[in-house]
Amino acid sequence: APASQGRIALLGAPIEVGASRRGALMGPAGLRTAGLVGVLESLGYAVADHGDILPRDLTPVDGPAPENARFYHEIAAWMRALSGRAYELARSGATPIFLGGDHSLSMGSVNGVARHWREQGRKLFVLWLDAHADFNMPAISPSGNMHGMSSAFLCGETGLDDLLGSEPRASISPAQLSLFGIRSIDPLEKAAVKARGIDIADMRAIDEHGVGVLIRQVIEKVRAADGVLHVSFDVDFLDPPLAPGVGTTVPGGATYREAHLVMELLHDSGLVRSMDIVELNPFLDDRGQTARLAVELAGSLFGQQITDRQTPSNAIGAA
Ligand code: 6HN
Ligand code: MN
Ligand code: MN
Ligand code: MN
Repeated sequence: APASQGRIALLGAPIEVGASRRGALMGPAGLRTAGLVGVLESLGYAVADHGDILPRDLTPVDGPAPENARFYHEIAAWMRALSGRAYELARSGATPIFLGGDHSLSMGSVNGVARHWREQGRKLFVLWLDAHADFNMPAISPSGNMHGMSSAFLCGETGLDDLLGSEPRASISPAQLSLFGIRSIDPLEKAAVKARGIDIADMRAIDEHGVGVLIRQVIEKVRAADGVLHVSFDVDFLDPPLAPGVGTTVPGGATYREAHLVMELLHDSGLVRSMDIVELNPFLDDRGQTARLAVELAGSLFGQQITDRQTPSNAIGAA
C-alpha cells in the first residue's frame, strides 16, 4: 500500500424518513458492499469504520413539532446523535465520511463538524453537490420533507430552531455555502436562495463554463478565507442513467467525467476535511451501479489518479 495518507473515519446513519421514498436506509450497507473501505485503504488511508448509528442508540425526542416538517421527532433524534458523533470524529483528527441515509443527515453531520472548526478558529465551507438546493424550510416547503431543508438549516434559517436540543448549533453564514449541479428548485426556495445571495453553480452555468472553472472558483473562495471544506454529495447530482439508485432523479445531471473531475480538483486543493454521501437508495439501484459509482467518486476525492503525471498546467496553484 502507498505511504500513509492519514486517517478516515466512516459513520453510517441509516435514516430515510427525511425523504418521501423508502430505501435510503440501505445506503450505508450499499456503500460498504460496493467496496468503500477497500478503495480508501488502497489509497493509503487508515480507515476506521465506526459502523452505523442505529435507532436503538437514539434518545427519543418529544414535545411540540413545527408544522410541515414530516417525521420531525425522529429526525431530531438522529440529528442530535449525529451532531455529537460528527463533532467527536472531527476533533479526533480523522477525516469523517458520513454515509446516508437521506440528505437530512447533513443537518447533524455538518453542524458537528462546523462546531469543531469554529473551535479551531477555521471557517468551514460547504460544497453541496446536488440536483436540488435543499434550501426549503417548513414555512416554504411544498413537501414537508426534511431532506429538502438541510442546507437552509445549516445557514441558520429559522423554523427548526429546537431541532438539535442541547447540542450546540454551529451555523455557517450563507457565504460559506456553495450549491453545485442544481437543476430543480421550488419557487419560494429560489427566492430564498436569491435573497441570501447563495453562491450557486446551476447546470446551465456548468454547461456554459464547465465544472473545472466553477469548482476552481469555489476552491479559491475557501482558500482566500483560509477555510476548510466539507463536501456534501447527494448522488442525484449525477445524471440519472448513470445513477438510477436514488429517489429523486432529475434529468440533465453531471456526467461521469464531470463528476470525477470535480472530485479530482477538490482532492488536489488539499482543503477537504469531511464528506457526506447521501440519498443512495439501493432498493432503486440497478445491480449496484450507483453504489459503485459513488464509491469510485469518493476514491477520486481522496486521491485516486488516472495516471501519476503532474496535474495539468491550469491546476490550482499553478503559475
Ligand atoms: N434531496 N425541493 C424538493 C422538496 O421536497 O423540498 C426536493 C428535495 C430533495 C432533497 O434530494 O436531498
Ligand atoms: Mn439533497
Ligand atoms: Mn437532491
Ligand atoms: Mn435526493
